[in-house]
Amino acid sequence: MSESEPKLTKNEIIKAENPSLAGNIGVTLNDPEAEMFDADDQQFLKFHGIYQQDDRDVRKQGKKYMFMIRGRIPGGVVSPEVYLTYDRLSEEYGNQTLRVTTRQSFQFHGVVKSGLGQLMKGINESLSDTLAACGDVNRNVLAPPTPSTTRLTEQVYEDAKRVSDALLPTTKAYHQIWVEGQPLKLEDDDHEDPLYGKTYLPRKFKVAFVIPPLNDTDVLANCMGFVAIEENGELIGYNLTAGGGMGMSHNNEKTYPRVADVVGFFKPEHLIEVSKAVLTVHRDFGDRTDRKHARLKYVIAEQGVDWFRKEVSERAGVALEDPRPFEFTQQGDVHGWHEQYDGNLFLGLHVLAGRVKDTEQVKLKSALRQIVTEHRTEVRLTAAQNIVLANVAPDKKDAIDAILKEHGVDTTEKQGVSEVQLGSMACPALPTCGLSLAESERYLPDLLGTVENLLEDNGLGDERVILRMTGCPNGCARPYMAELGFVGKRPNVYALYLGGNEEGTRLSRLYDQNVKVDELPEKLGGLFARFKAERDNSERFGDFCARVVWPEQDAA
Ligand code: SRM
Repeated sequence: MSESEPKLTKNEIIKAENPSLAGNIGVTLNDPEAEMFDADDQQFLKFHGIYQQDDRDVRKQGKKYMFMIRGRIPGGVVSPEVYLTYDRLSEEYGNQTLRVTTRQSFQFHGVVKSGLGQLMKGINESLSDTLAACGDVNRNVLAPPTPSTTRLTEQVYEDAKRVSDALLPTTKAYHQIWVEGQPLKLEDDDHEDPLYGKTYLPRKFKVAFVIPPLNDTDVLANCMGFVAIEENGELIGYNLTAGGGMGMSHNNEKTYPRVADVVGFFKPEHLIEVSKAVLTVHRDFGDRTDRKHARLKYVIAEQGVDWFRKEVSERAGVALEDPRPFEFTQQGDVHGWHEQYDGNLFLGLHVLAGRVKDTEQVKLKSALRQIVTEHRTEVRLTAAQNIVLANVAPDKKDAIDAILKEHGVDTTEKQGVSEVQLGSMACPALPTCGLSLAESERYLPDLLGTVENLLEDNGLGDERVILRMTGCPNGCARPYMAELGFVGKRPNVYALYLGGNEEGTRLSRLYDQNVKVDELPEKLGGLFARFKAERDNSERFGDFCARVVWPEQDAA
């Protein structure tokens, strides 16, 4: 490399030196004196689904290390056995909560190093795993969690699993460390993954499937998406979407959220070739000199969608046809009891910020444990941080309802909460996330209270507004697809984004760079008052902002 060429990032160098991804993890894991892993191993651990964190609430007294572990759960489908294992492990080794993520997975928080090996062993023994839940590889593949009125959901789920398997890295280090418990440094420096090569991807890669008209996986926020195209109840193929992503940094124009392009249509039999072709375009063209500019979305934004289509078609050996028409009408989840295509029932349960736990009033975690133990119910995790109990035989409904009621869980369609709460999401932020600049999950209940009161004050009653909050600009709760998005800047200060839509097809826009928490009632109250006075018929808040507030901003 000449001196003028940009330098590869540190991550690229360590991946090339240790393509097995084993690092020194096995040695440190088995050293009882070590309470943390070194900097390189922290990067390798991510590929194993593990983040080293510290409790930010007590940082002033010194770092208290702990780990976040994320499952790989394609399509968010959790068998009863796996559910009960995760539940038990969270009680024994975690902070007694399970966190449903915005990518249909579960996270454990607050695991200390002495429990890490046991927790990982337990997950793997239950035939679940955490491989590639994080790192520069394909992440958890999303699939529609809502059982539908046709068989399509199951078929699309099977396709999502096939893609998840096809894009899984082949390193043996994961198994050797976490299942066999090998304490030694693994020397497999020649490992070359058939798909990823020695240096994997320049950055993370995300995939989602969706069945229109419900956009319940926020498909356009993903690097690669598959929109199921149906004819007479049969799956005839997929529209490929590509180049979506949320991550950005405050005040860095080189970084931005982006909605995916619709690239072209192909038949289901080409799914794996197309998936691998898209992934290898990222592998070969992604920027390995700047991790902030390394996602596939930047390749497509800079090279153009025509170039990308040609590249994918050539690599896959499949001529992508013109995209087939489709329409989204709604994002988010369906709550309450509903009938499935096969006569069974499903129950959509709202989980505030995805945190499955017991509180004084609502003992959701205990209720789910009892339901799954007694009725062997399948649990599905949604991309809006909620839970679906699926494939419930109709004669079990009353018993399940009774357990939930006993534990203080409302099973009506509105779940006893406001529409704003039903459509809300927040990332974990403090005290676990090392990147967080402000509170998110812990502040969400207060924020919802404020917004609900302001809507009420402005005669907007139980208006539906999609509200999402994150503690930093990385976009983990996809705030840039929300009608009302709050993005942490520093403690008690948020950037306010407005104008995403119900269909999940439009990015919001920055409205105010710095809103202090105590200024929120005034700022939001003003917006809601205008919305009430100037909205068109039943226009939604996001559409109103795009129609009225954005042009005003442009004119200013
Ligand atoms: Fe995320 C990093 C949590 C979905 C964009 N994300 C992180 C880390 C691991 C912080 C870190 O790197 O140290 C957070 C751990 C917090 C904690 O304590 O648990 C974290 N992200 C989450 C979760 C748990 C948020 C949630 O509320 O559920 C989600 C886990 C999903 C999963 O199961 O795999 C989660 N993250 C997302 C999404 C949404 C999505 O994928 O649909 C995004 C935006 C989409 C995208 O990728 O563009 C997202 N997370 C990021 C980024 C920005 C990446 C970028 O392009 O710049 C980071 C920072 C990074 O990677 O360096 C990040």
